Amino acid sequence: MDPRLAALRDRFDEALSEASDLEALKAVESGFLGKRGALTLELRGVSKLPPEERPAFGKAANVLKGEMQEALERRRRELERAALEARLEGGAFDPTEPGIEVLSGNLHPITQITHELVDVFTGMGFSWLDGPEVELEWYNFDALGIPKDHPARESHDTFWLEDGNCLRTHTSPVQVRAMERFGAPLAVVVPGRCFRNEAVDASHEHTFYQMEGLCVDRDISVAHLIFSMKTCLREILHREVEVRLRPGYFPFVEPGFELDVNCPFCGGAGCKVCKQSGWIEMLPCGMVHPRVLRAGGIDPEAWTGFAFGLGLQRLVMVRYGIHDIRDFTGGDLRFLRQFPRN
Ligand code: FA5
Repeated sequence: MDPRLAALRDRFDEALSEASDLEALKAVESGFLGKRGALTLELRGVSKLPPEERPAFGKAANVLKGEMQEALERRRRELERAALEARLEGGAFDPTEPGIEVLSGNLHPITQITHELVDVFTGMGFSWLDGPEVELEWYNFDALGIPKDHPARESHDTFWLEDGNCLRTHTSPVQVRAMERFGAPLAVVVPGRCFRNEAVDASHEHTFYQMEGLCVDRDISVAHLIFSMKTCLREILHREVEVRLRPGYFPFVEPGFELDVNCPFCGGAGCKVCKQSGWIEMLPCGMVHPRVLRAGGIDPEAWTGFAFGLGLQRLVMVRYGIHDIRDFTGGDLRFLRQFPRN
């Protein structure tokens, strides 16, 4: 090795062995490898050497640089470990001290049930779809067979916007949007916020959550609807369920149903919650009306489908025996902390 480099290495080794803390180590590093460090200057001077000496000197200097970097790194780790051990021995760490309290929240029960429902339905081959909360009158009403003068509009107290659009009153408008976008066959669930300008009471909110379900395929029948609903409710309510269908009227399904589930509180024997009937009204549903399929560009002669509109607050209320829908948005932490799962 070039005598100048050998001398430099000796000086480096000595300085390194004397560096007893991280600060001293930093000084050694910059003294040899920094901008104006001893080895840096040697490397810069290579161009001034006679041409025949340059390659060997440059190579040796670079090898030395690598060795120095490695040695510095090794020493840094030693010093860090020693510093940590000294701190531990000095009693700075007391393992008997209580830990720092971790601040953790939990997902809102509506978000939790949404995730659970989407899990159940994606397991059955449905896709999760979103739709706009500000909706065109066409999708919210007309395409679903609810023109302006139709009495069904009256049950949807609508927030109209100045531009003629509205805040969607249900998630059903996404039915036609989904048909237009994907065509048949399709199976989607659409959880989301809905708005109705109605008086708030223990079971009605102006802002609430629904999950639309839509399945269009060849030869879809009421049996597919019942199977999907039973699977969904069994998974969500964590028990075997009985369901029954009563006739229900919605212009966008034919036939339309109100689906009831046997009361989770008395199992069907009759109690205060189910008003002694043994059944709890769960969700409206039905077979997609041919004119809705047509509005979505799907041939009703070739395809059939079922749809449902599940009120999410209602489902959580039935699951946990909650009596007042206003608790969901009341911001009372005592209520929210009862749903610790995420
Ligand atoms: C509808 O909104 C239909 N779009 C449902 C549907 C979809 C029928 C597909 C057939 C086929 P309805 O207005 O009944 O239907 O509302 C459905 C559910 O949303 C209700 O059962 C209820 O759980 C919930 N819901 C409706 N209005 C409110 C409200 N103001 N506050 C809280 N939940 C509500």
